[in-house]
Amino acid sequence: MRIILLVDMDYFFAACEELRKPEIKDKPVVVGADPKKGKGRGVVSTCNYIARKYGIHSGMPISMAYRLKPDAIFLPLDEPYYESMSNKVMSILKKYADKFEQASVDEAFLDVSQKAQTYENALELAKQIKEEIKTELGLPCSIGIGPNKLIAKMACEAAKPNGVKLVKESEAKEFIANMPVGKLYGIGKKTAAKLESEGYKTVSDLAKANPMKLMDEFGVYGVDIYKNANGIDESEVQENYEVKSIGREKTFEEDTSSIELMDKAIDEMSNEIAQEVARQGFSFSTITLKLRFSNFDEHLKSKSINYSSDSSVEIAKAAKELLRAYYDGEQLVRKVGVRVSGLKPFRGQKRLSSYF
Ligand code: DCP
Ligand code: CA
Ligand code: CA
Repeated sequence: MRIILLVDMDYFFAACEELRKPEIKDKPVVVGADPKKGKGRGVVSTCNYIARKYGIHSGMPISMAYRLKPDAIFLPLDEPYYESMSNKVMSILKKYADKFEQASVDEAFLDVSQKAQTYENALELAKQIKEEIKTELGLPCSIGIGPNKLIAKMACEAAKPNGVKLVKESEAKEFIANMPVGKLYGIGKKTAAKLESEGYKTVSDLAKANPMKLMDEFGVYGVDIYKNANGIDESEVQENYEVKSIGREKTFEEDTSSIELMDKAIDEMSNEIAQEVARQGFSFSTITLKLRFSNFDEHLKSKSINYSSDSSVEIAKAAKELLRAYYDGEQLVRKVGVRVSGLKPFRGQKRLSSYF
């Protein structure tokens, strides 16, 4: 039996701001673009729960947030600071996991199957984690516990704010049954709209659907939808980057959905990585692509080749394949990363390129 935790920080950027400015703690706090007295452009990144009471939320135009609560505390983004707090959170979380996967700037999946063994122990572990993050860093978080990543994530949503929720395998299907399809983790707005137009309103409608029909509509992804609707998710907690790896990341000036721009970034990074790999005298056998979306969620996808390579073309080819296979073209991308691992010293080994 697997036991998975999803730990997600509460109102993360705003909580970080409250931490260093305790005087704003009991006020509505909005982090994002400059409101310029209601004339500002750009959006709300996040806000604390007091501000949420006025209807303000992530992604909303900052001008609208200003209209809703002109005397809220509006603060600009300080990404390096949030990133440093994020690193502190992640190093605490890692200690508790058999396997660890950072899924966003403020959340991570922990496979605790071995460490916990039972749901009861996992619940205790979750409370310990919450306690350590609170006492060490002064930040609140919520934790979902489930038999897989999907249920852990959705349990965490239900636990928010500042809570822990356990959904056992036997309860998983019922837990999600009455939710609208758009609430099923991983289903984007477009897919949700399409499903709804075909008469699938709730998750249980999808759970009862004919999987073949979903496959006709959505390809292999249709099978995942069907399984997920039944509370099933076989995907593993994927350890982030291997310790020994070489990579590069690029943050776009503006969030983008342009494959062309992403390809260009991939080409540049692949060249730099290949040079670094050669400089250190290595070859690699795994290529990983990382996408960070405008909402700071992150996705990692890897591809292994069954030989060792040191070629920039190989890196770029694999990264572009992964991009095409996993990027839906819907979400805006903030940052692209490419990384190679499975590093081996090249000494004594014939370079692949010397065969040609
Ligand atoms: N973020 C952003 N723009 C978005 C969504 C998120 O800039 N549209 C940033 C700010 C958030 C952080 O990412 O603090 C984490 O996002 P979450 O979706 O986890 O939201 P919060 O942590 O802010 O709130 P919650 O308590 O609902 O998790
Ligand atoms: Ca969060
Ligand atoms: Ca999050």
